[in-house]
Amino acid sequence: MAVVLGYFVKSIQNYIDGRFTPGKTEFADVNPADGTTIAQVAEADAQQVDEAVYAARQAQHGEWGCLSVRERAARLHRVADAIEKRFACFVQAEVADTGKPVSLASRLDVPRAAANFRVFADLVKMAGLESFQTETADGAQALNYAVRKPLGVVGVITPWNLPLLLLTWKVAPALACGNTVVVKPSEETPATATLLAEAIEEAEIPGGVYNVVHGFGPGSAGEFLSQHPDVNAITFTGESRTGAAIMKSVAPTVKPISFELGGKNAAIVFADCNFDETVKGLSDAVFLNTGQVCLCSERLYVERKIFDSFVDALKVQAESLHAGWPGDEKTDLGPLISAQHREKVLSYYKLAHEEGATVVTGGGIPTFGDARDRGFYVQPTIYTGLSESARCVKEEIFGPVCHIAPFDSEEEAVAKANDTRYGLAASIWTSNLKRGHRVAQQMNVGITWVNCWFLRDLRTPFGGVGLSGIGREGGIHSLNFYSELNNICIRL
Ligand code: NAD
Ligand code: 6OD
Repeated sequence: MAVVLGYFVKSIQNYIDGRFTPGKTEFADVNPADGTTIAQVAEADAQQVDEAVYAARQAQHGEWGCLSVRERAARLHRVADAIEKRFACFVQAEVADTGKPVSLASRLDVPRAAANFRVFADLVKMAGLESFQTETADGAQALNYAVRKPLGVVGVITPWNLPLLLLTWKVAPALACGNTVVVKPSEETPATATLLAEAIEEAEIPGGVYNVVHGFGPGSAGEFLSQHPDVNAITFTGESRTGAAIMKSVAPTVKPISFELGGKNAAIVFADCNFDETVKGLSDAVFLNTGQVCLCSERLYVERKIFDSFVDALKVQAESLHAGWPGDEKTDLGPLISAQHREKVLSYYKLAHEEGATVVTGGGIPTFGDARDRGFYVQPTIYTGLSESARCVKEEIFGPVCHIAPFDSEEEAVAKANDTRYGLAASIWTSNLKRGHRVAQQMNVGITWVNCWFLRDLRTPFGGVGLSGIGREGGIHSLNFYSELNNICIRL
């Protein structure tokens, strides 16, 4: 329980070659609910990132790289068991770092971390590969078949919004394919990646297979990792701009990248939808995790016939959300992640005003009269009346906020929803399933939900188009990204 204890004695260390390792410098891990420092975090310098990559390389060449797929899968199931055994610690660490409601961490983040390990453990055992019987020019036969090999050392760089969920979404398939990893969690949320090291140890995964380096992006651990010549691939989740910077730093060493980036996701609501379910579904899609989910809907297009009643109903929903202490079971809305992120979200609240928005609800900061006033809360906010070219309609805000606009025809709704440089997710709300299919297929995104949102099956492709990413992960797509396929051709 070293890290759990470490966490509560206010020190979070790097984890390199199976050992918790301090850094030469430290930075503060801040509780977003009240602005207090909850831990000091060891920052990895370039030499420590080097050591982590070296350890990962050695481990990949050692026992881990030689294990049968069945044995690897069994150990990944044991990681899931170890996460479940520490369920309360993971929830507590995630809540303290992110400020998200304990109810959300308990029903989404931590269960998904265990599920990520279980699903990819099972998938890798079942994944088949292609083979072809080929006729040669001289009438003989040849057999082509592919074998799956690990890439080697994978660099995993992740954000703060769903820290453990998104990290394990990449670590699990990478390990399932026989790779080793060096992870660089967000500087805002270092705890659960570090705690995961204990689960990895308990699962008897050898030292060096899972390494954690803490720090920032440019000039720090993130950049040291992404430009490291001995890292074989980079998988990244975060802002589109950061993705562009990482692309530059990996370019000289030409390695595979998988990017899950930002979004400015649209929802289209037709008048024939199930009204109450749609309002409830879109309340989640706008406000879950205080709007800090890349899949959140920031643009809602509602058929004019029900526009006014829909806006009124979503307003009632927004105003019923309970902003509270993250540890309180009744809390629906926690704070934003940091003072800096709150500045960004508030700058869009101000901009919306300047761009001529009508404020349906929110637009400011709540007051509590206690320590939460030093935290990073904002009000859930709904705007109407902006033009489609307004920056608030074009740019990702990543807060509990949406703009709602009316539409008169299906074509208009589709055109407006697709008028973005992002392309991560969309949702369509209608009781006409024929229309649901038709509209869904026109969405220029990686994932479209019909009459639901963020309903996940981990076997399905996940990713975005345009500024929202490169590549697909999930199911076989993850296995293919985290492995090299070697085709073998045998003349028979
Ligand atoms: P971010 O891009 O600021 O940071 C993500 C990670 O990258 C952090 O670990 C950070 O330290 C690191 N980093 C920053 N600059 C770097 C550099 N130059 N080189 C290497 N590493 C660097 O993102 P964030 O603010 O943590 O997360 C919010 C963003 O993530 C939003 O845009 C959101 O839409 C996006 N996101 C996307 C998905 C998805 O699946 N598409 C999921 C979650 C979040
Ligand atoms: O559910 C997932 O697998 C996933 N990658 C979700 C991303 C959420 C973005 O914040």
